[in-house]
Amino acid sequence: MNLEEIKQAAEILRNAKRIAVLTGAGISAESGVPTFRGKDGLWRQFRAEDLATPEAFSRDPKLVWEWYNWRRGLVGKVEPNPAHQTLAKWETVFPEFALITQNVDGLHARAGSKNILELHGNVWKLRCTKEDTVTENYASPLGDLPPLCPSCGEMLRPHVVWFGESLDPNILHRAFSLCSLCEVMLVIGTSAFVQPASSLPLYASDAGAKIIEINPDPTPLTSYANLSLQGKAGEILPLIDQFMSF
Ligand code: BV8
Repeated sequence: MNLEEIKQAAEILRNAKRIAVLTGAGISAESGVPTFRGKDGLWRQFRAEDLATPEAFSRDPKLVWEWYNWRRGLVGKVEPNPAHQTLAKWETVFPEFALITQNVDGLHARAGSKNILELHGNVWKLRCTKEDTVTENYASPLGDLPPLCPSCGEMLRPHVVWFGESLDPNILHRAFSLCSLCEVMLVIGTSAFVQPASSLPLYASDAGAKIIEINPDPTPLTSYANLSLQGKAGEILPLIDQFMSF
């Protein structure tokens, strides 16, 4: 990790009022949550892309629910890390601070962030496959799988966006407009493969924003970044915060 670049990032942020942040699974890695495409990204012999689809759910809803039950159990036992906590603090110090996350683990909210755009939903919310009603449910483990809607008896599904499903147009529109207005966009812990989330930083850059990427590895976004801080978010963000001397 390069302290000069950390200081540069702090300088860029200190001189900005409108910040947007896009986070991915990497920001939760130091909390102990496996990332999707990292070495620990598998569950049993499945990849996320195999299970996070409507086809997998209609083929074997119990298997998909076993995966989400396992993830809810895991996420329920971990804590937000200093990366989540720093972003929650910055939300209170920058005039405009937009936190956009691909994560469904709810750790940003548990760290204290208030205004969060969850592009891909949240594993603590269930949706009736018939009525489309959404309820929060923190039971872990869940009882019988798949859970059934208490009012109509139909199957409940996780309130998340699966591959091949469209994101909520209102959330997506808001995310793009926040990215078009920001002066600086932080891109933290994402492999920048999944669309349309990975287009947000390019959109911000085209609108004139400075892009700062935080990731131990290079990604397809790295070449577009004004600054690419190679390292762990839980170490880098608190360091930037120190140099910003809020
Ligand atoms: C859609 C919820 C319209 C479920 C998830 C172009 C345009 C539109 C669509 C597409 C397109 N091209 C392809 C598509 C289809 C598809 C897609 O993107 N496929 C990928 C595989 C190429 N997109 C969709 O289907 C989207 N729908 O666009 O609707 C449509 C409709 C029909 C047909 C076409 C289009 C919906 C995508 C949403 C999928 N749902 N999650 C669940 O989680 O259970 S996505 C899933 O991946 C998670 O949300 C996750 O966050 C996300 C992205 O992964 P990352 O967060 O980046 O995690 P990853 O493990 O990959 O990387 C972690 C990174 O962290 C690494 O870089 C690592 O180095 C770094 N890291 C590790 N440790 C640390 C760290 N960084 C910092 N600190 C550390 N300590």
